Amino acid sequence: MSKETTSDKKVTKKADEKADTVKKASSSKTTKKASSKTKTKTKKTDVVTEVDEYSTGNQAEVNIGTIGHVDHGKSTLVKALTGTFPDTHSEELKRGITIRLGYADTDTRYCPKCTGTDKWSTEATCPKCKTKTKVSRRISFVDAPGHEVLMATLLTGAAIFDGAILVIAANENCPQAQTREHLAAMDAVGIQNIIIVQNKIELVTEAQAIKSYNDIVKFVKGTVAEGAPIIPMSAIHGVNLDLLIETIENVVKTPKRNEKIDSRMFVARSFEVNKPGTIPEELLGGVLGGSIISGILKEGDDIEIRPGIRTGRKVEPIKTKIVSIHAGTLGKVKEAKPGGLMSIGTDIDPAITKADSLVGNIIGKPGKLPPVIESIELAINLMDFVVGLDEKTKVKNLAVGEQLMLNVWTAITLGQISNLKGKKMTVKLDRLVCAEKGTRVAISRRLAGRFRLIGFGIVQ
Ligand SMILES: Nc1nc2c(ncn2[C@@H]2O[C@H](COP(=O)(O)OP(=O)(O)O)[C@@H](O)[C@H]2O)c(=O)[nH]1
Ligand SMILES: [Mg+2]
Ligand SMILES: [Zn+2]
Repeated sequence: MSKETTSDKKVTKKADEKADTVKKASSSKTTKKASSKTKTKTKKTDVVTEVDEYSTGNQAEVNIGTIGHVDHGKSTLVKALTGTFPDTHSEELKRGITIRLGYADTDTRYCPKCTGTDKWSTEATCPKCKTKTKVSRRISFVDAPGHEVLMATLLTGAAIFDGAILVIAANENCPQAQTREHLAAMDAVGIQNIIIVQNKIELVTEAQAIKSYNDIVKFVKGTVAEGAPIIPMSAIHGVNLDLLIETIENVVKTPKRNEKIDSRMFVARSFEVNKPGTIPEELLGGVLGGSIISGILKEGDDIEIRPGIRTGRKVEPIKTKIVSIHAGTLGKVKEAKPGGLMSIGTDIDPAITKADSLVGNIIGKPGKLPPVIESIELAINLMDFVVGLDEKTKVKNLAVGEQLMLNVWTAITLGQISNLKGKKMTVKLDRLVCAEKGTRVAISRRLAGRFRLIGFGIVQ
């Protein structure tokens, strides 16, 4: 089974295309240097245009996750917003679910002539009056997996969310198992900005729509989504898309970024982009995908990756250089700032990065990363009920020696409780992680055959 996903493919394809164009350029010239202007085929219009090798487009400013029960319309909503259906990988299509995180970017745009909700769209010309629209900002949508075994993937992705859209189908009872589970994950990771989309509205009667609405209001009461806007939509027909975009603009504001503070990128994917049989001189170094959380990263920067390479319980930080940066669906950029997903080409051995082996690492400037720790002290906040089990199962007290699964930013590790006192515990970790005081950690416990989210902790 291939582990490659939509976003891998995109990056891989881009890297290949770039490598191709660079190769062509260098062979057609006497100098070895690639021309800074290369012919690039733009996908959307299918015309060949002269473009700069580096993209001059706007980088995405925020990441918004889609969450909710399988089949409620998350991927269809991302398609309506961005024009790209994020489940294009054949394995995913076969299984009908998003196995790993996929993403797609879009510009939110407004019409200078229309007013109120009417002015919002993602189109270059206003769908209502055909006036040329203006770009508000670029947003990256991260599409969550819909299947219950993939909770750990969702928690990993949530580490890079600035906000989330909870998709709930109006033609089913609320809450469904993953509706509850995914919302609890937002609670555990601390995602505050939530928008609820009541989807498939065209399939129900008005009375059913009102009942579904009331069920949603009741369900989110007391959760992080209490009071969140609820937008009735038909994602498949793009109904109320303008209202959703307006709501996104109001609810998920671009966080204030400080480019002077230490640069940090969370690694959510890692891969090798070389085709089998590539000759050693043409091998590209390992690629890391994820999101910058603070500061900026530039091509040519010296970086450190922590915890780094693991051998048993030992880890060794990796020191390398940024060879290239691809920002989201924009393409190659010279520097990247927080927001959106990006991949970073390095000069490390691609064998080290292949098959997501560096997921959970943090990238930053040498010597500036949070410490690598073997045991973690947490202030505990347990939920009342276990998430993901259909019956209302109470969360029992923790016990010394118990095994837990912890999500620390994008890192996942098992660990044993070595000390427990009141609302504080120490967990001895199986895998070393980077963390610092105040980091929010999701806590899961094995119940009924798999790990279930039971609460969160704050690093002391
Ligand atoms: N009737 C109707 N079907 C929808 C709507 N949105 C999505 N669907 C369908 O619901 C199914 C699941 O959608 P998908 O986006 O894959 O759901 P996901 O599992 O949450 O990502 C697909 O067959 C979609 O075509 C909608 O607004 N109305
Ligand atoms: Mg999907
Ligand atoms: Zn208009």
